[in-house]
Amino acid sequence: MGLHMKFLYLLVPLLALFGCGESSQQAPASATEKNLVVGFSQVGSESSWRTSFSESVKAEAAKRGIELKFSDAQQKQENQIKAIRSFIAQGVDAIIVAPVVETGWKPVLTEAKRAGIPVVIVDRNMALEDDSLYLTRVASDFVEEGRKAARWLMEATEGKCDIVELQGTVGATAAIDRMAGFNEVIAEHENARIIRTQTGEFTRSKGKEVMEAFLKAEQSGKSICAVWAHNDEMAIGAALAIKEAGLDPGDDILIVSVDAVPDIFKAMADGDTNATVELSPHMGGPAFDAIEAHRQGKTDIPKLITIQGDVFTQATAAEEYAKRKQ
Ligand code: GZL
Repeated sequence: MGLHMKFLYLLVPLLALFGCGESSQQAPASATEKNLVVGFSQVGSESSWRTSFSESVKAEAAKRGIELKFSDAQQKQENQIKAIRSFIAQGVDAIIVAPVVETGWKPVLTEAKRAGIPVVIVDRNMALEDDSLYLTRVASDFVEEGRKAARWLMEATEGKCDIVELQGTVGATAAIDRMAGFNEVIAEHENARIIRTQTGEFTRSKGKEVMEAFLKAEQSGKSICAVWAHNDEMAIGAALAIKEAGLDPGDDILIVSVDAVPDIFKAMADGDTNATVELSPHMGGPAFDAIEAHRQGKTDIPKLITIQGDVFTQATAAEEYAKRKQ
């Protein structure tokens, strides 16, 4: 037996004993997930909901013994595309993408398909004609979130309200669909209308800035009945602007939003905002389940896995905040 063979006979058990330098992992939930390597292209960290979403996916991966390669795109699609190409070059087993906007994904998803790497879309959607470019999408029904917010506001105002709207990121499914659902419901009420609408980019600072402009344009807010904010961050920013204008947010001007992040429960408990529609950040589990089912050869994976959320108001805000605050 040549020297090199003796070396291999020695090397193999040593590698088995000490591994190949992989990151330390807890015991995997199943044999197929052992040493699974998944790339996750995340939008950014523009809101506390987004950071909760990222932390939830990372925790779920660790619990399952999955090696997660995480990329924060800082809300830039070009960064997401670069990250996906890097994941492909690294030969990951699967890719999860939370797309910042709906368009521009076909080329890079085609590259992933050619490489035989399944892609799971989470949260916002991609505008794709060819649904073979992705395994499944895990998301909330954003249109229904908009309907729930509008139904609450119509009930709170008996269908009579001049509303200012703080839109999310332009081109993002969450903004497009929440707007559609909200408008669908207020169209049923002849005395309800949106008098001003502009993007607050899903951030607290931009939401405050746009609300300041709305207040200046609308007799310092006297003609504004309510704020409809596509996420809680912008709602909290709007409440601050209303306070600085000498008005009482949550009373002089009602505020309804989406996400149900811990800070919005504090704001509602303080009487500064009125209602929020919950968006669960826990989408990692269903995404990893779909990847594992695909690896096991299952072919009945649905193209959409929907997560649900409730409406929360000031009535339960204090107890909910106590449960959710970090
Ligand atoms: C919606 C998600 C939105 C959140 C915002 O699912 O895309 O993006 O509502 C976040 O907080 O910025």
